[in-house]
Amino acid sequence: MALRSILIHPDPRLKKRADPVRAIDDDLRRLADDMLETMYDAPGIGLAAPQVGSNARLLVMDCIKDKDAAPRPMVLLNPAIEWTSDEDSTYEEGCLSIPDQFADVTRPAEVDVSWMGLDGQQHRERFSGLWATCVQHEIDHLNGRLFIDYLTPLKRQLITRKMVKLKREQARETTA
Ligand code: K1U
Ligand code: ZN
Repeated sequence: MALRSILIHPDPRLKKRADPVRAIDDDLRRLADDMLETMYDAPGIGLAAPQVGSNARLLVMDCIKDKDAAPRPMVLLNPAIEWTSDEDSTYEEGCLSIPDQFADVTRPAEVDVSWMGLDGQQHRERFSGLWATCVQHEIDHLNGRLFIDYLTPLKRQLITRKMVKLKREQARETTA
């Protein structure tokens, strides 16, 4: 397993719709393993393949926050939202591709998601609470959408400017 670099917004690779996974091979299994390691290391509760520069419709997540509870690493291939609740929920979201920026986003409180596992089997599950927020945030990544796209153009622009500055500073540090 290896850590992968996480792309920082703005990056055209974060705005592209990811392509369906057609075959489960060693490269895909390695990508999923590396993404889980990268997510836990960040630390984060989710990560989508475009964030590490892959255009596969693959996401990983583990929303167990309690250190004493058993982890639940999940790998979802070709996830699809099959049902959304009428009830909404608002959560202050963050994003590993938009470090240190947080904003309230309102989404359906519960969702039914279907996906293929790394074993090739189809799954379907109802998610609620943080799991529902996270899986929707990650599926958005697979569709080229970021949480800042839910904000006003002014707020989005402010955050984007901060990220451009951050990337400029990071580039300066690596060449110094
Ligand atoms: O997709 C990502 O960028 C990961 C992101 C997922 C997410 C966060 C909040 C709401 C919805 C989706 C993160 O994991 S940001 C980091 C974070 O939320 C966190 C980090 C450590 C402990 C708990 C949460
Ligand atoms: Zn994100």
